[in-house]
Amino acid sequence: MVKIIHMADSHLGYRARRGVINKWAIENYSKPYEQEIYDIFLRVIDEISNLKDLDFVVHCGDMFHLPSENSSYPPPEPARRTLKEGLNLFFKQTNEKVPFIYIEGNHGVFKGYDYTPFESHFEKEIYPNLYYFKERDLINAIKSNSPLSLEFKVKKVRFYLFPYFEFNAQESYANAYDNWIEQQRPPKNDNYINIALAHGSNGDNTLHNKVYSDDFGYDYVALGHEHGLKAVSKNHFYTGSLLPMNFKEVYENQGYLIVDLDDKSKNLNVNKVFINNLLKRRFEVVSIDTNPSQTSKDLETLIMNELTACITKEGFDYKTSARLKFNFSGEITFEKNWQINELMSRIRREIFSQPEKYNILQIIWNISDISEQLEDDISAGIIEDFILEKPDEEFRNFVNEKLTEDKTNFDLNKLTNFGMQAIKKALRVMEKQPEE
Ligand SMILES: [Mn+2]
Repeated sequence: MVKIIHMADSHLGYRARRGVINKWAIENYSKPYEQEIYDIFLRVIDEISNLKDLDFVVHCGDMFHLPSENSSYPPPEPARRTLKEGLNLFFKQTNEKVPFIYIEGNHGVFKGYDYTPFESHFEKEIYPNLYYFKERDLINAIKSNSPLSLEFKVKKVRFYLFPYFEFNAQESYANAYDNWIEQQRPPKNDNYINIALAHGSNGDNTLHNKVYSDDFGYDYVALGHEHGLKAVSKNHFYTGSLLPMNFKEVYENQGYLIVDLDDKSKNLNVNKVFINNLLKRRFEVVSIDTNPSQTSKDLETLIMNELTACITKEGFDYKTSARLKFNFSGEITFEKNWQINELMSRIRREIFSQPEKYNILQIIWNISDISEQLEDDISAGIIEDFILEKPDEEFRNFVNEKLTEDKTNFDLNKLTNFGMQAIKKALRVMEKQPEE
């Protein structure tokens, strides 16, 4: 039996930014939500390094949140210290016997540069059992038409490595990647366990179809990039991040996976460990229905009803303070729009000036006019909400209903897959817009 811990998307250094109270978790050091991610990261490292018979830890990218496409700042000092502390703890508690394998994602890398914060802002060399792979390693492998893999002969385990690379950005890259990918195909009837580690997603064309496919020959595919913990096929898994980053991710699970593979049968047993359960704060989207006849006072009462639930004797606490997003919907006139913005700005100012009373970290809001939705009922907002629940199941029911009316012989599962792919592609555009 081979036991592997699969983690990804830790995003150390992430800070909630928009509409947050100006408070520290640790004075002049770290911000509230940022600190919570550090605490949970160290807790997870402690937990996994005490696991019995652990063979490998794989981390599938985005260890650091920064730099990112929109920001060239390096990871903040507390993020670097947390990783250092985490790895020190891990290698100490495992007596340096367990390899920790990391591939870079799209976060925590300087776009366009060959070095990453792992090299410029962190001493990875001091860890003898840390294996590290970045985009440059992948490009070199493609150029020399050789595999990018890592073999452990005693344990008979082979890892195929796919750090984040936008191979679809240019046709010449796509062709080169297409040709090279055959180098990453595991041998047939091999007595090794073959595992792929990839940072990428089928939804935004950053995961190659062959890696995404069940037929390429991997016994397990450990994925990073999508922030929800989920299986995408019988042996393809995302672990998600440690905690939800934004209001879209609140409705997903996050955690890590304990993967057991039988060396003979290659049978897979995946144990999900949910970390988002540890979240002690209220983190939610609050819906408020509006109508033109509502007075400012009526509206304020509705909002304050939600906020009074956050009044505590102890006041602000970085571990439990709420992150709230108000969604105002209904018939929104210009006047109503102005009224809501004015009201919310004032309420937020007042709440944030009383941290001894309100335990609230973030208040943001969104206003959507019902008439826009009526005119265009496939507006992004609606699809997005639809996606959040159980997209595959709901979409399947929808297609089923349509096809039953239609009385033709379409393949329901195929159509569902096509539809899901189309929706995911459409959502790509929206996912690129950061929402916090
Ligand atoms: Mn990513």
